[in-house]
Amino acid sequence: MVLAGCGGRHNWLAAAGEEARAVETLFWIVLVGAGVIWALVVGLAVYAHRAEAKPHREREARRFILWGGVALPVLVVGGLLIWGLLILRDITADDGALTVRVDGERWWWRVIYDTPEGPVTTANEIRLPLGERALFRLTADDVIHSFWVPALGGKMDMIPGRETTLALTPRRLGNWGGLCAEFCGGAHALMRFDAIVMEPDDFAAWLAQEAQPARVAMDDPGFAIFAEEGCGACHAIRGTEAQGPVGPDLTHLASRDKLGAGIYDMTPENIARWITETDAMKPDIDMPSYPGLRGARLDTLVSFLMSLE
Ligand code: HEC
Ligand SMILES: [Cu+2]
Repeated sequence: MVLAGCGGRHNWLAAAGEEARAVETLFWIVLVGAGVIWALVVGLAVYAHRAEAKPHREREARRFILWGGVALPVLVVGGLLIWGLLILRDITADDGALTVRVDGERWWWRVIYDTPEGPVTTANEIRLPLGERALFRLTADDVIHSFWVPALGGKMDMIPGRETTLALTPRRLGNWGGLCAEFCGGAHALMRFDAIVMEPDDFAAWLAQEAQPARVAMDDPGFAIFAEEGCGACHAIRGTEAQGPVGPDLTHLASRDKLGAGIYDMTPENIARWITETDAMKPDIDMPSYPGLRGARLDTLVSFLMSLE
């Protein structure tokens, strides 16, 4: 079971980011160092057991206890503490080429990129440019969550009423998994996201696209259903009158790989089930189920949502 954690995209032992690498290095040093000290202590115990019993001089014995039992542990533990604090200072330092605000909600992630042209809101997916340090400003809406992309670095608590910071500098392209690492209630285990590392040019193009309002025709029959069912009370689609702040921003829903905070593929079938059997798809969430939506009406709504790219 332990070895099962060693593969895949949540693996912090195959660090894909600078901050994860710093933690990984410290881990190996602690592991090997602890092994050496353990072997020494066991070796001494075996020696003491086997050696011929004879009286020791008190001064020598006391010196041994002082160096081995007091000075060595203080040096080792103190050194590791200072090293750990230096890493912590670096990964929380308030600088970065890119600032991303992430708000932990039950049970999804509100994501806001701060750009020179203004904030760009999205949800449940974080894209990052390769090799650039991104600073995350983390908050929580309701309870304590924890923001963690194991392969890139972290983790950091998200605390209501307070802002914490965490930097990530990706060093490898890929789709790395992120998750909430602090138990926060019913759907905690279903509170995930994708952290996608892209070439800087592709990232810039993606961000420019996310900044656009949705291309929705005012007489789109799918949008009419969206409005009639009251979805806009909770969800925003920028460029329309739907401005609800309760749930994830849907302006570019279909540009995301995953549905429901990293748990389902973004397919028409899954969106249809998400709307009609919400509770079966993700229990406890703040979105009501719409079992009455069926047939052509449901299809029209789903194709409208899939057109939000
Ligand atoms: C009372 C508020 C509320 C209403 C009304 C509501 N939703 Fe939601 N919706 C939410 C919340 C909260 C979530 C996030 C749940 C989660 O993932 O934990 C969500 C998630 C979603 C998602 C997934 C978003 C993503 O990023 O994966 C879709 C799609 C969606 N809603 C569509 C709809 C549609 C269509 C309607 C109307 C038929 C609707 N919602 C009505 C609150 C609401
Ligand atoms: Cu959480």
